[in-house]
Amino acid sequence: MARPVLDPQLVADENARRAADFARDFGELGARLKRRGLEVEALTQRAQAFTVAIPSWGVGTGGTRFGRFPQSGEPRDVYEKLEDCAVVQQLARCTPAVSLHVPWDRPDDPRRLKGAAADLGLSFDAMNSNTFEDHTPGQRSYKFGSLTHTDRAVREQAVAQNLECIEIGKAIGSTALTVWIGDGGNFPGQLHFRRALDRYLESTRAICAALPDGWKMYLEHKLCEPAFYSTVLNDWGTSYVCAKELGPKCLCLVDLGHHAPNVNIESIVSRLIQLGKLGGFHFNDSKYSDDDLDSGSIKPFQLFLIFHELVGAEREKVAGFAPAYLLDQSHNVTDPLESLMSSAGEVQRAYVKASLVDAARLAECQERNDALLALQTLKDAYETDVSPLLAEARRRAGGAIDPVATFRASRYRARCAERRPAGKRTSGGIV
Ligand code: PSV
Ligand code: MN
Repeated sequence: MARPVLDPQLVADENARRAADFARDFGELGARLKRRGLEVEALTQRAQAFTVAIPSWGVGTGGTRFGRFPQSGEPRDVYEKLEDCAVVQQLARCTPAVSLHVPWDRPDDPRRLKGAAADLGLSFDAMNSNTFEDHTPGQRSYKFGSLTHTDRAVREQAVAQNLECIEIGKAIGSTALTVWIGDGGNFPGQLHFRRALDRYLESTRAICAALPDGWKMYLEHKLCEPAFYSTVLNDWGTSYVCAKELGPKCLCLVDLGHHAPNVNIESIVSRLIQLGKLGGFHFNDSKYSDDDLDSGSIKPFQLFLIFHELVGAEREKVAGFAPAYLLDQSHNVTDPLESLMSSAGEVQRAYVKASLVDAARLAECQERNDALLALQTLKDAYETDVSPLLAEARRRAGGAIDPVATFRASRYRARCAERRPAGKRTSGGIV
């Protein structure tokens, strides 16, 4: 039984205040769906079964290279991060797992950490290795790369850091490692493209060889940043070629912010599904670049179209299809816990809406080349407001009908500010 961080009575009281309006809205949605041949009960159960993991680095206030504006009551170590994640899960009820970033979250005692998470009803998602910063005085610098550095000793150090992530992951019950590197060049000529990719393969091969049975390794590509001229793993095609080369344990991870503007991400997703190499997602939203904004805040239709591909693969039982879902956002101006709760809800919303698509009608439209009706078929699903259904999924699991309002009513942040005095910030986030 998970130890609740917030008083369950408060959640029950807040839900009771909304019960009458909510019951009416849920009933009306059920009737509307029924007229379209859809069962609200089955869809609510689908929503309940959906989960997206929380990044440990998402519970602290993020920032940009121009600064960071921390708020009071921020978590100071990995245990307080877990406590915050448990609040998100208690209210949103679709975020039971946490993804750690090492060394930001390097635990002193992994078994104790696992126990602390279990006490809060949480488990651990993929491990993330950070070889894009220098952490330890005296270590070899990653200024000019890590897994692809020209100096073998730096590459070996970066490989060893990934192996440490695997060891920690084994101790806390994780079964995946996500590898994102900041390696690349800021100037034309700085990097020998082919040699750098060869070195990437050599290093990732060594990491892959250390993966225990049942583990996966996710390769995360990114167009640019912090290298602003070229990156070594720049796009999904390169990622696919590497994942294929490295073997069945190795898959591609799609971070929605890691592509050129206007790239059709849903078609990339469909390609990776078809090629059997879609490993998972880092969800966030963006207007211009890797903005790391809240999921669904800028391009909710794109998120829906991505889930249309995912739900289609699920429906068609594509072999080996089991993508991992994680939020990866930087909360610079909002309370991170509010952003995480609402973002998880937006991802879940896209999943449920994609489940409403009349797949048979869409297939017919495609066969007849009826472009207009095909779009309308998607829009019928996209424009259905499933909010009451999502709220019901949360309520049934003991969560909040309105997570953000309930969070505010709990005064959790103010109470954290009292017992977590601002001091030295112990571990990083996206800054
Ligand atoms: C890089 O932009 C990234 O998306 C990677 O997933 C990192 O692990 C994460 O953000 C945090 O910096
Ligand atoms: Mn990411």
